[in-house]
Amino acid sequence: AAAQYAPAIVVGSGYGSAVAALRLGQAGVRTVVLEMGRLWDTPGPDGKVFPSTSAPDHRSMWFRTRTEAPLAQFLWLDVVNRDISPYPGVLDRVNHGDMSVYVGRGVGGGSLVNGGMAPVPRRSYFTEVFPGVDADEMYGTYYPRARALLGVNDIDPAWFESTEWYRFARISRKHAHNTGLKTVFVPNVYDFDHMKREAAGTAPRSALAGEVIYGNNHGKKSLDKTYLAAAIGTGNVTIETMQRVVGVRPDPAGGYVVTVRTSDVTGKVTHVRELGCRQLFLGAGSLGTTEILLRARETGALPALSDRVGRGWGPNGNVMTARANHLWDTVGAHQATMPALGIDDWDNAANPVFAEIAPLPMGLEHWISMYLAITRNPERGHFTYDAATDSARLNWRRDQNAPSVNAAKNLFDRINRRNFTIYRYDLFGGNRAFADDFTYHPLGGCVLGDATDAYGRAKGYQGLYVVDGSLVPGSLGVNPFVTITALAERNMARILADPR
Ligand code: FAE
Repeated sequence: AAAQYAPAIVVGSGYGSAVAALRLGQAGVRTVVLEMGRLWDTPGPDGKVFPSTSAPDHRSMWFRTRTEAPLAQFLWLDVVNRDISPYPGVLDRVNHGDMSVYVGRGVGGGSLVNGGMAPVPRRSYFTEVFPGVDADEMYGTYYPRARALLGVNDIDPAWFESTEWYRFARISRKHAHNTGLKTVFVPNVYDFDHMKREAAGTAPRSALAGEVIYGNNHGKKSLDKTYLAAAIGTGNVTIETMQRVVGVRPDPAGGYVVTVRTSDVTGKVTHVRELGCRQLFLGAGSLGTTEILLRARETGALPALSDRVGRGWGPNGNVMTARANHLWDTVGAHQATMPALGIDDWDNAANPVFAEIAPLPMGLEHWISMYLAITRNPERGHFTYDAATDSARLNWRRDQNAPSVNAAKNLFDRINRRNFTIYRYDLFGGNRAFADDFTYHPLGGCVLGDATDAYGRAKGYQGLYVVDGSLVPGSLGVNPFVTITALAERNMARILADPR
């Protein structure tokens, strides 16, 4: 047994973890949340919690000497990235050869750095992805519950039509409509009323000041302000930061013992300890949770884990691309960072694409239309445990992106042809029109009903649960956090009723 004990331990503090922590706390279970990143609540010398996007400093990225923003270049110049000093910054880019994965680090996980887009997948596609999940229950109970607690809200259409801050989206919409394509508003967890006040000059600017991937200083309902605040409010939940869980073993007396490394802001490990629990909830994200379980299985700590742990990974078919507009189609020097509109061609059976119209806020007119395309890609990657580095390596080959790039190309070729426009090749490095070497949406690794039972209970063990994006089998068709949250709500309801 370990010296320290908590009835429940939750690893990580992203969406899945936040739901687990709240529901455990409400059920009266004393719970410790262990998060490897820091708590983002203290202003730095500039008076702000998060750094600005145009001049990122040490707070921007997780232990880097230079930022690694998704846009490598502009006009082929390396103007986007900056030298920084190593620090537990809020955004990490985990490089796995042909595929890099962006993740958030800190209390709130991905909610600290993401675009806040909160769509719900097509019910028909959800049913395909999760044949074993009762869709009536999800769409009737758990999606509405997740949306309410996350603070999902819709943009005021009249304001959208009139404000300079969404001119970029209206231009892209015009070109999509010219092509006969449908567009839809995308709900968000950024408070659109706050954004309106930013535009009116009555609230401090965040989405209208270029802030997003290195954190929003205002306006965004990240998890620390929603689920995690409510979890703390139950009086049963504590969150410990700069705590990285590296090992799990069964406690012979029942439950689990986790090995936890405490680090300081220089990255130095200052303390290693063991912490025991009766129930262990893994919410370290697709990469984090899969690594913890794969390591435990391969080192023999939890040998009975399913051989499906590490399988079924995908990047949600993410591809970014950009188009150059005609001189008369200005996108505006002023662009809100929260996307609000998407091109919805998911019902195109031959070539389904949901393409978000993404901003590129550079403070000057650049005539660029940016997109994050979510495509349907049947390819899956898998993780292998590398004993030499004691880490999980993602196996994903570049050619596995081909279905995604082809789908995006098919859509944007049509848009370009109809509007007499062309791609931009100077933004992603390597003279490419399509950025397919990174994802914002890592999904899978411990797939629901495969590596776990139908509710996220790890196969082979009692009291060991997966609650995060690793449950989603590689593809969802829309941005994932509402689904991750809703699934966690569903699974936690069952687990608390039947912990088995
Ligand atoms: P996640 O939120 O990644 O949380 C995992 C947490 O665990 C993190 O805080 C880690 O630091 C922590 N952790 C990892 N390993 C350990 C360990 N060993 N010990 C202790 N702690 C650990 O997991 N999704 C949308 O739906 N809409 C968007 O607009 C959107 N935009 C995005 C933009 C960016 C730049 C990024 C990076 C992501 C975006 N996403 C978006 C994806 C979304 O944030 C992601 O799917 C969720 O955050 C995943 O939730 P999880 O609970 O799986």
